[in-house]
Amino acid sequence: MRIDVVSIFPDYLAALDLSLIGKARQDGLLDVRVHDLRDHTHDRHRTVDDTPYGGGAGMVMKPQPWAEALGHVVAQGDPSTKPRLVVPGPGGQPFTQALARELAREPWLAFACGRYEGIDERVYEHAREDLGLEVSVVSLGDYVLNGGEVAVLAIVEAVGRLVPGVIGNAESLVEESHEDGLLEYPIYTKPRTWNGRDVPEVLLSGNHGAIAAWRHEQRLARTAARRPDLLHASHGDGDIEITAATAGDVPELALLMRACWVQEALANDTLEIPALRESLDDVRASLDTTRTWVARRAGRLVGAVRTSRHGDDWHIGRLCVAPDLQGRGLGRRLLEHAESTAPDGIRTFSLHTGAKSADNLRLYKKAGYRFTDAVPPVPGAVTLVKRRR
Ligand code: JD8
Repeated sequence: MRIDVVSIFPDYLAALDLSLIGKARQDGLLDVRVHDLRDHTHDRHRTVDDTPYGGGAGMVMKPQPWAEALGHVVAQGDPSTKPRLVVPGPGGQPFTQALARELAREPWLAFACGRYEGIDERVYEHAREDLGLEVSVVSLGDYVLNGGEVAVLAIVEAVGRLVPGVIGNAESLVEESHEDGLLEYPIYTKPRTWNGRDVPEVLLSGNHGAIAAWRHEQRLARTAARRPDLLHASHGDGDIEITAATAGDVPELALLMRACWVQEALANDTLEIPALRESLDDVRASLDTTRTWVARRAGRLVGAVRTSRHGDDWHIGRLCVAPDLQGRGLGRRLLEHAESTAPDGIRTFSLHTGAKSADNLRLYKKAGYRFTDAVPPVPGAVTLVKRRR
């Protein structure tokens, strides 16, 4: 990824020479270039600001130096590629992990660091209309800084660490706060007793299923205590509601299942998947023999899960999330809902998935499920179980 930053305080960005981002630059994973806006002025005082039209306090950044600086940056790339321009501002769209993931998919980002009262509004129009750039105004948070540099430092770090190869063990990205809508679990290292305080026993047990389950509960408890808004967070326009499925849901449900299991068929390179072969009538009939829940957002069916009892085992299946909403925690929510509806007497939860369904396996392992050597329903599938706590 290439990153260009324009600022009147280029030394402010020296922190990007350090640590993970600095190493990623040395390794050629990130190509970060910092430009001094004053290099694009032509008067003796290298002027970049002037008084605001309409009066008022402070100064405004002049358009011409910005036009030349951005033109200079864009001209450095080959004509077919243009950077996505990110301009920090207190009135911008909130910077989130979801936006960080989005920006991390871009090959080229440019950042414009404003100062004073901000940048002349015509620079944004010029960048969009004349330079043809996608321009995003982004805010770090609901407080006031003196300029954009601090925001750019935070955004470049949050985005840069998501670029493949920048973080050595990509696995560690998975369980982070805000990655799946939950805060992190508490962490400990040696000594096992410090200052009269012990490390929680479960972490010394070697029982990975119990450790995963304990960590999951800690994440839920912390999120509920510190960020209850995250637990109820809507993932876009409108809350997602989980309700018991009815016959009226069947057409949409069958459609969603087909879409999701085509994904599974591609991931596992097989069409021998029962869920993929369920017809409309099969789905309708399943409502009579199992308990199915559907998730709707703004009226659209975006997820579902099916549960059935087998002795003291609560089998969870047909867990699916609309492709455009995957990776945002809805699958975890549906799984928790399915577990929470288990009747008395249930001692274990079980489920099947494809041996090559990496995202599903990651979700289930994180929720405390473990592989069993039970014979899977079809070749290429695996069975996972979790003891009910
Ligand atoms: C860019 C100039 C200062 C802002 C008059 C103070 C981001 N979360 C955030 N808070 N503040 C900024 C931010 C502040 C900036 C600039 C970003 C450029 N200022 C101005 C308006 C009020 N002064 C930010 N991201």
